[in-house]
Amino acid sequence: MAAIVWPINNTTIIHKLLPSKLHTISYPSSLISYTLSFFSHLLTSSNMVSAAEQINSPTLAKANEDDHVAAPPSPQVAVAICLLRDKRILMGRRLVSIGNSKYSLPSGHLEFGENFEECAIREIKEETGLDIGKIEFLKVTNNLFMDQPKPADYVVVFVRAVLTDPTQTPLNLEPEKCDGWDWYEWDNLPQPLFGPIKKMVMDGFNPFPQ
Ligand code: IPR
Repeated sequence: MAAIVWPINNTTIIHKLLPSKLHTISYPSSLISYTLSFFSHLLTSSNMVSAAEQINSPTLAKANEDDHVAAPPSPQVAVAICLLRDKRILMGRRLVSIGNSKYSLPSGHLEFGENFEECAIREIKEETGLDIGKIEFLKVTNNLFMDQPKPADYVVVFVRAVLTDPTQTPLNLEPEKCDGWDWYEWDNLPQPLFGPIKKMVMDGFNPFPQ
């Protein structure tokens, strides 16, 4: 028996050329392709081993394991603040797992519904007790931390700001996360620098108004 397969829209028309007459049947295309792929899968991937053998197969078990590898963590958003005073910028040495012992800007995770400015004001207040104003967007970078126990991907939004009252002094309000804050000149920054700010420096970026 010969057959002509004729896909039209979502329907596959099969004309079976029977010896006596032309026999026409319509099937949904999805059913046809599912059936074809089912049989092709049986023939190619299992090499015709029985279902019972497949269940005990270490290869199949490994393939199933690979199919269920945990999805990578989602990127997170952080705001980093270039707090400028005269010709200097505020930095502190990190004491947390990502960037431990490296010098970094005050920064923190963007919270749900927060805009970048609100996040900058909140994070600076939480970490240093300082009040800031004149917050301006500078740049956004994507930062991968692959050498961590858990790899992380941070989109960091850099802003600059100034003190609302220039006589304020920074307090170390999260001593478990930072070993203290100080002001540094841009062309004499403390070392080693934390990745995101290091990348900015190496790209020749300057947060001070030109
Ligand atoms: P928190 O929100 O804990 O203050 O964050 P952070 O200071 O560890 O900064 C997170 C962003 C970094 C990893 C780019």
